[in-house]
Amino acid sequence: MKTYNNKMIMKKILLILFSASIIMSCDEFDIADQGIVLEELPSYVAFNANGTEAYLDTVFTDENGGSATFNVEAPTGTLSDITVNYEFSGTAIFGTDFNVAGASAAGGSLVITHDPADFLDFDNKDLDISLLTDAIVDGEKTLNINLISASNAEGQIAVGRGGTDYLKSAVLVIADVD
Ligand SMILES: [Ca+2]
Ligand SMILES: [Ca+2]
Repeated sequence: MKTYNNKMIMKKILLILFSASIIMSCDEFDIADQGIVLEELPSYVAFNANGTEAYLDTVFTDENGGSATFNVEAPTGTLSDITVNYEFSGTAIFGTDFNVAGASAAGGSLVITHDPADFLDFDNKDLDISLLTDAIVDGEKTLNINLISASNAEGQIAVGRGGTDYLKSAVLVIADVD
């Protein structure tokens, strides 16, 4: 009797596993065919920080540091590419102390590319800063990078975590090596 019961249980388990394998093997269903229209959640862009931190830690490097990278993210995702505008301020001089490809002394922009195939990962983009050596005693320099505005095909996007002032700014301290 006990053996019989075990067989019944095993059959049920096999049936459940079989059903699950059918469901999992189904092609990804097309939400457009179901009449579902995608609408964007209120989105924002901000510097990517660990966990719930409201401010990015100041990054310390020196003129021989090679490069520094800050990541800008759109944590709630986006339906299209986001252009993010940023400004430079501080004592570090563009073209003398640092360089950013495609930017100018005032600042520049980066594009967070929307990847429709990648629903699970957050859309984000690295901002790479090249550090320049100058062979002169010029002291420590500070570079502030401030996110100013952002937009995608759907319209303007808030800047700062959750549209607040948090995580709008990054600070890079560049020590003199001469
Ligand atoms: Ca310098
Ligand atoms: Ca120097």
